[in-house]
Amino acid sequence: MAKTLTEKILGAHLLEGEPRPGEQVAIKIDQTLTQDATGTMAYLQLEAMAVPEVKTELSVSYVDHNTLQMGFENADDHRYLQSIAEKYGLYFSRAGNGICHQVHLERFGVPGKTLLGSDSHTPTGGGFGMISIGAGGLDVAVAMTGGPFWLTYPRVVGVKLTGELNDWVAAKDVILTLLKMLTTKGNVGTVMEYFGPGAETLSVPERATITNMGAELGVTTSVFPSDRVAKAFLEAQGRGDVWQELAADADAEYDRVVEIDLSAVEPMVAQPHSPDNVVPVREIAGLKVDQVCIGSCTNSSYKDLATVAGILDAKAIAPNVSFVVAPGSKQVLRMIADDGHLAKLVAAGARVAEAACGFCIGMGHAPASEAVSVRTSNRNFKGRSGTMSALVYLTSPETAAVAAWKGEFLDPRDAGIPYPRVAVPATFTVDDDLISHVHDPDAEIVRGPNIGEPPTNVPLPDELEAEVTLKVGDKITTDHIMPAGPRLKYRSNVEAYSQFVFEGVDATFAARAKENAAQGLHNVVVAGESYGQGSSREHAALCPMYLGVKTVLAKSFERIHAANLVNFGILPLTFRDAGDYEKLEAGDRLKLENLHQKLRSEKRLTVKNETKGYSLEAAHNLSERQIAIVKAGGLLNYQRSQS
Ligand code: MIC
Ligand code: SF4
Repeated sequence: MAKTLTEKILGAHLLEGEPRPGEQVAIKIDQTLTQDATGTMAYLQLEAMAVPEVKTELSVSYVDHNTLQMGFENADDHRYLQSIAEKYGLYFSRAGNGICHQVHLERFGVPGKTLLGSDSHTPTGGGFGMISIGAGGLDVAVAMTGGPFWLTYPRVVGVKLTGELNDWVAAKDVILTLLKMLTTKGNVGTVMEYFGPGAETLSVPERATITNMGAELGVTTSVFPSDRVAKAFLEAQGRGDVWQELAADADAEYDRVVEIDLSAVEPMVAQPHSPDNVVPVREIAGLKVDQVCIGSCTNSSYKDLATVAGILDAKAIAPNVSFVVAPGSKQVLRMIADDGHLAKLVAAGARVAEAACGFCIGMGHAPASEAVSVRTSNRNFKGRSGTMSALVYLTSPETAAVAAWKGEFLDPRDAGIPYPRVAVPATFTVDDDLISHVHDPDAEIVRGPNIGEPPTNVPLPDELEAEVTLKVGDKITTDHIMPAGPRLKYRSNVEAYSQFVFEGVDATFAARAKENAAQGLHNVVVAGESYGQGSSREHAALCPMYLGVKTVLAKSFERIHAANLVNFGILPLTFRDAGDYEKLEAGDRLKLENLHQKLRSEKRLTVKNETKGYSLEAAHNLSERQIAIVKAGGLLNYQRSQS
C-alpha cells in the first residue's frame, strides 16, 4: 500500500500498538535533545532512573535559554548539565553555541531518524525529513534510557505546495498563512506533511522555519521530504554522508490535502496576542513600531540574517526604533562576521545579542510599556516578551527589517528597494569547538544550591474532595501557567518556581492551592479550549502537582501538556457538555468518587458539585497505561512499580 513519508518513518520505528490514527503507539527514539530550561529537570529525572549511560544513537544537551546569568542560578545549571553530559555520555553544546533547534539542524539531525526533544519547537528537524517531536522532559529522559515514546498515532494532512515565492515573501509568510487558515486550535493528533513542486523551491532553513512554527498549529510534528535540496544542505555542512532520499509514495493518501500556491502568498503578520491572529502586512501599514527583534529558532539562519543585512545596507534604522539581532548559532554569527554582513547590521544600528533564545523567551530586551514590538519569533502570547502591556507582532525577517528602517509597518514590496536575494551557502563554516563529547562514568555531578530534588507524588486517591481553585478561559498557554522570563532561573528548583504558578492570571493561586493541600483538600483547575498550548515545559504540570492540583477539567487540551499532566499524576478531564463549563465557579467544592474503578471501566466520570448541589459528566480518553500512570501518581512512580 502506498505510504506517506510520516507512515514510512513511524512504521520503521514502531515498537507497539496499531498504526491507526487515534491509537496509542510506542516508537523507538534515535536521537534526543534537551535545552537548559527543561534539561535540568529531565536529567534529575534521568538520575532517578539509575541507568549508567544513555542508550540512544545520539543525545545532545544544549544551553541556550537561560544565558543572561543575573545571579548564580543559571551558571550553576550550566555546570550541572555539563557534568551530567560527561557522566552519561551526552554531547554538550555550551552557552554561545546557539539555539538547540538551529544547531541540531546544522550539526546533528539525520533524515529518516526520530528525534525527541524537551522543547516544543523540536519539529524544526522536519526540515529535512526527520520525525522530530517535542515532549516533556520526563518523556525525553525515558527515551534516553532506551525506553519507547508513546504517542497518539497521527492522521497525516498533506500540504501541497505549488509555485514559487516572490521577492520579499518568505517561508515565514507561508506558515503564517497556514496559521490563518487552520488556527492554533483543533489540530491535535495531526502531522503536516509537505510535498509538491513548490516544496522543491524552498531551501532547508526555509523549510525549517515552516516546520518549526508548525508547533503553533498544535500538531504533533511537520515534515518535508529529504531530497536533493536536503542533500545539498547536508553536504554544505560537511555531513553529506548522513543523507538519504526520502519521500511519500506518489499515490500516498492523506487524511486531507491543503494546497498553497507559493506565488500567491503575501507578506503576513500575526497580531497580538496569538500566532494565528494573522492579516496581510498591508492592512496595518503605517502602524508605528518601537522595537524590532530578529532571531529565535524560527528565523535566525544565515540566510535570514544576511537578508536583513542586505536590506539595511547603508541605511540607518529609524530614530524611534530599538533594533536587536540575535543569531541562531555560532556558525551563523561567524559566517556573517567573516563576510561583512555583521558590519552592515552594526552600522545600521543593530544591538547584537548572543546566539541564544534571548528576547524570544523574555530573557532581556523587554519592550517599553505599550510598545509595538515586531519580532521574527513564533509566539506573541501576552506578557511573554517580559512586558505585560507590550503589543508583539510576528513577521518575516524581510518585513521586520523594513519596519526597523522605516519606523513603521510597511509591506516590504512597497519599500522601493531591490530585493537582496541570498542563496544558501555552498559551504558552511564548521566550528564545533563549543560542543564537547567526553564520557566518564565516574564524573562527579556538580550541584549548586539552586538544584532541588524533583518532588515526589502520592498515588491518586480513590475519592477526591476538591475545590475549584481557579477558573480560566480558552487558549491558556503554558506561559500563563508557568511564566518564563525572569522566573526561568527557578526551573531547577520546583519549590521556588511553584510560587509563580498562574502568576499573571491570579497571583493568589499558589498560596491558596498550597493552603488547601495543607488541609487535605485537593485543587481543580477549570479551563476552556486548548488548555496548555505552547511550550513543552513540564513545570506547567510539575509545579501545579507540587501545589496539590489533582485534576484539570477543560473543554480541550493540547497534546504535549496533556501528556505532561499524566506524567505527573494529574487527571486531565474534559466536559461532556461544554455548557457545564459555564455553571462551574471558582470556590465550588467538588467530589469524585470510586475513581480507580471508574477510570478503568468507563470513559466518563460523575463530578458532584457539592456547593451547588448538582452533578456533571466529565470524560477522559486515557489509555490503560495512562490510567495506571495517573493512579500511581505519575510516570516515575509507575516505572518504579514496574521494575
Ligand atoms: C518556548 O519557546 O516557550 C520554550 C521556552 O522554548 C519552551 C520550553 C521551555 O519552556 O523551556 C518550549 O517551546 O517548549
Ligand atoms: Fe528558544 Fe524561542 Fe525557540 Fe523556544 S521558541 S526554543 S525560547 S528561540
